[in-house]
Amino acid sequence: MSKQDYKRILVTSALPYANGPIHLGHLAGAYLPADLFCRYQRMKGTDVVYVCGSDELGVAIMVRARNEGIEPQALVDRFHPVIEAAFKDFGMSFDHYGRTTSTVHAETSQEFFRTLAEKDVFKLKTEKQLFDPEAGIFLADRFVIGTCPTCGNENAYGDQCENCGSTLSPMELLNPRSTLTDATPELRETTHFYLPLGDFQDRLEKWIGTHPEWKPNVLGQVKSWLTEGLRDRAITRDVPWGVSVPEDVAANMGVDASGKVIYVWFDAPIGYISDTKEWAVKKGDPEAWKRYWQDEGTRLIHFIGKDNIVFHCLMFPAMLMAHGDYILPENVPANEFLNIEGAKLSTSRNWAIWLHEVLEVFEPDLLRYALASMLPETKDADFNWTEFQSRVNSELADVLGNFINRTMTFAHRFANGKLPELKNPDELDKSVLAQMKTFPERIGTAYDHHRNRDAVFETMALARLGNKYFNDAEPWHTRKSDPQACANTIHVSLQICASLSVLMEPVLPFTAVKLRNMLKLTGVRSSMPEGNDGVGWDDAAGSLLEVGHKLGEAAILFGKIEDEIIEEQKSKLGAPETAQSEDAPFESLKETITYDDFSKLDFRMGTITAAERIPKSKKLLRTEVDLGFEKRQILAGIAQHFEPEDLIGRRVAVVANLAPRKMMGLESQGMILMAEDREGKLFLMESDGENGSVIR
Ligand code: B3M
Ligand code: ZN
Repeated sequence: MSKQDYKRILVTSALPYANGPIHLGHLAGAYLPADLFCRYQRMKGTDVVYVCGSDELGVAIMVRARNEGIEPQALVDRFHPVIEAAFKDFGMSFDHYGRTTSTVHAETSQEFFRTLAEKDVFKLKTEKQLFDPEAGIFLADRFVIGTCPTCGNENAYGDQCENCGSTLSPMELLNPRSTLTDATPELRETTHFYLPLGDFQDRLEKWIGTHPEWKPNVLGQVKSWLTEGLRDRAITRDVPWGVSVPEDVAANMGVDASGKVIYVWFDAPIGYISDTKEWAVKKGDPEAWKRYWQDEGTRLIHFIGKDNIVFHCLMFPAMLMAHGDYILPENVPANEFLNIEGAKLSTSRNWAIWLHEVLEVFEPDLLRYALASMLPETKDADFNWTEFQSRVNSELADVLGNFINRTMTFAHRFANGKLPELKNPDELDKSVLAQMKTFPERIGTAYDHHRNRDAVFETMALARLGNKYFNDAEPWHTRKSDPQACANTIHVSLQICASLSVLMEPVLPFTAVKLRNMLKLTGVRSSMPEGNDGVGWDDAAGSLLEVGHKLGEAAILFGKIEDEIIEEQKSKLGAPETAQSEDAPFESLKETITYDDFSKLDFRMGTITAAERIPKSKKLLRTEVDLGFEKRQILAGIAQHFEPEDLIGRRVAVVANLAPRKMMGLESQGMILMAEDREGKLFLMESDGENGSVIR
């Protein structure tokens, strides 16, 4: 079915575990992309419902509760409201945000389980499993750690090794230990329900084959799972926290259900259905959820991070196929991971940026804009505070804010605060209005195809167009020499501002409202739920303001962020995870060379006398090195390791007879030697001895 043929869209974002607050890594994976998409679709007039909720069951919740010495329920009661509030402040536009401890969810999950059992989908397996004799419970998933059979990581979890990414079962761990008591587990017999994923392999392959348009990172992972061959997955656990396995269903299959719950990755995706049911009830149309889940006219889209791909692209679809009453996702646009300041995000080391904390300092729109510009859409991406600052200062403030401000100022000073008439427009006016027409389509297509970085870039391109037009038209000259030309410039610029106030809505929803208040532009539909009437996305192609329209007061939309504020944010970060140096391999030795080969090299000692960054180069520094007998300009790829000012006066070893070569338009006359350790850290090779000393 082509996209235009769908009647409605159902969007879900991965349900965050309610065992901690939300950080930027979460937002970049499953939340901001979905919100951009939904807000765009609502502005476009599409029937879209967006659901999410807290994932409150499962072993991850139990582990944290146990560490804090409280009940799981108390833990999720604490974090659910924290998460919900942070999302709201960030501008997440959910139609409904639920929680998996709700009654509706327990019933929905059990009904689903029952249907699959009745259709004879499950297999039963009785096996010996790890049992903690001190805690008296079976050790599922994260209750057990041990050595990964694939990579040797000694702290792999029972369900997954976070070092090499392989999925594991507790029995596969070497030297398992209980995370609860540190006891060595015993083997005890227990019976579990399995979803035989292998039985669905053909159907899943066929279905995935109909979606060549999915993101390559998603298809890549899915195909490697399929090539490996899908295995049975246990979907029940012997733990005291979760949706209970329905007793009668189990009894029919000869199993005692007491103490057994449904595995969290079985119930959590069903949470999307429960959330839609709760939304429908809230809306006063309890049956409405069915249209969104059971009618082929629905385009179902799951937004997730890359660690959830297998569950959303294979396991949940298999469950939906097995049930039979449900549609399958049209797309699962998973994002890659977001690094922070160049290092892997780690919550345990506080190498993370916490949403509720950032929102105490910055307006949500600043964060939305910067993050949307840096999303890890095709590969892992980096969020760093310096880039955040420059996105805000040199894009939001200098381009968008500046354009709006100068337009408003001119309109108030030279057009009585009203939209002047456009009369005899010149070529420039006409060409800019013609270009403006293309933006709703350009930005919209990018959002619709989950190319959010492009969409945001195109949004800013409209502001750039406005700014350039304003410069080229020079209204500060024409206001004396040709007042009508000046009026035309103000007219066209104001129409661009009005279009921007609609087209920036997905990424800058709070500022869009402020801008419309400034313009006194009313009747624009909201991108929040239930706001589908009025001027919408496509209308932004044309002129939204009428001649004579009275404008409101001008106000500055974006202030600049000072360096100190950025430094303060950086200092809040904990310690980055560094590669475990003892485990990392040493670089292997190069081929043997002869003494003659070696004697060709001329190494000398020198002193760095100048060092500076090279504009537009992330890696290179330009240095000057005093070799005693002469000075050299040497370019070194060390800008990410050293501050230029820290290098001045340092002694260095130099390859002095290397043929000169040009980089970034500058000649490099030699090479500075460095020691690189196994973590990739660089060290200068310093020594006493005058400049020009020969190293041999
Ligand atoms: N709570 C895992 C996660 O946060 C899980 C997602 C459930 S989506 C149905 O990565
Ligand atoms: Zn591993």
